[in-house]
Amino acid sequence: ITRAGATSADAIRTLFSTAMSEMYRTEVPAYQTLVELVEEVNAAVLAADPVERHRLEAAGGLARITEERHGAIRLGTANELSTMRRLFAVMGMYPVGYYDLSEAGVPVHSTAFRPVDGEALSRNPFRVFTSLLRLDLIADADLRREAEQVLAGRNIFTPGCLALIEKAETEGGLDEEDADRFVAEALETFRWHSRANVPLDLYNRLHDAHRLIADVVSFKGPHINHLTPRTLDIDAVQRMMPEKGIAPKAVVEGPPTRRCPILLRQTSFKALSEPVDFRDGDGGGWRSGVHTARFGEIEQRGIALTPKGRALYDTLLQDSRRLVAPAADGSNAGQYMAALREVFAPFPDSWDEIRRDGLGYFTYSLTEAGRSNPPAPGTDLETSIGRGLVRFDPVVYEDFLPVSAAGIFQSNLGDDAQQDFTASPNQQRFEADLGAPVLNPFDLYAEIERTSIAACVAAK
Ligand code: OOG
Ligand code: NI
Repeated sequence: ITRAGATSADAIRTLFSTAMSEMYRTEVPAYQTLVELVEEVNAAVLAADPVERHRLEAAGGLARITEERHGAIRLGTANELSTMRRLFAVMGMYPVGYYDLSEAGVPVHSTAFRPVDGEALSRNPFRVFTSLLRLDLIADADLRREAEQVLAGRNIFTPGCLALIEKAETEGGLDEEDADRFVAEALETFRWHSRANVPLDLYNRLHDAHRLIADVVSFKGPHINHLTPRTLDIDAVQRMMPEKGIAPKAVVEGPPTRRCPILLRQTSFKALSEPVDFRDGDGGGWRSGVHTARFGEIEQRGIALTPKGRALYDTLLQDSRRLVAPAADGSNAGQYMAALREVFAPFPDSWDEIRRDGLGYFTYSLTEAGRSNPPAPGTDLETSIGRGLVRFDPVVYEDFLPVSAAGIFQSNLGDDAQQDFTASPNQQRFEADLGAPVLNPFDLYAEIERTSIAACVAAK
């Protein structure tokens, strides 16, 4: 339901991701360095591989290859989460998936706000991994109450932003001028604040309970904590980070390097210690300290797996981590990557096999021959493929991976921050706080596949 004259949600999302990118590069110079490295590596890959260059060009232009594909924030209250849902909806981003990070020692649960239909994804897939702090996992009841009080007293959205969210909801969109204002107002929520919202003493107690609690509770807003451009060779960027003076996390998360990439591989540089001013008692003065939260990440995506493919991935990942658990200091990174490669050998590495075994999602389309000589109605899909009338292409994975996300969290919480919580997923509670159910990613991929098949069969 888009009003005439309205700026499309996709266009607002692009305005937003571009503005976020500019803001973050200025705020975090090491991130700018990472982006330059990614540009360098991507250019080298494309120069060495004209076929890939051609394919990417055909798939929507090379200019945007290095653009940011996601970012992340951490919220403190149900009200913040549900308002954030409405904010992202203005940009055509909806909550997909539920991630329980308690299992990995991080007291949050999360979803990803992202575009859902194929066309919106191809215009701009920008997503925001959004976590909600779980104070219920904090043992110290007094500290929990103090944290709740601080959170209850803050308002992370500007009045202008709230008004424009409402306007977009009631009028079914925003015109160009309002869209620009909306992006500028929304940006305020994601900005860094070098002045903390709490005294140093409270910060320290929150930090001792868990660094993440301090990160969420101590500031005026949920600063964007990283952005993530796309790289065409994640292993090369990982290798080259130290040459550029940035410290990579120990290992690349996700599946090993493969001919046919599956799911998502990601790595980051370690979060930076940044100067912060804390309130000095009640006197109105300030005391200087530091806070470590912000980093830069890169990602490389592959095919979306079916539940069967995903189960195989999860099993192999678990097997490989039982063999070699990656050490935070990177001392066994080589052994870890070798074990990963070896354990993943049984996962088929050709598109034909992945499809035949029902491990991944594909889109189907008529070939040149298929368009000039469409398959007769009722022709079996496999027969049409065999005759060269229909082709298939992998559907890109658009979501996140809990074990990988935990690895990204951990490497940015300091190597000594390992902490245990009892695994306690609570999707119902999350959805109640969100004010809506999260969408099931498998349903979305299956729908994209189904629609493409229907279009092939219906073509005359
Ligand atoms: C989010 C970490 C997870 C990813 O790409 O898996 C994440 C955070 O640190 O807030 O962004
Ligand atoms: Ni990330």
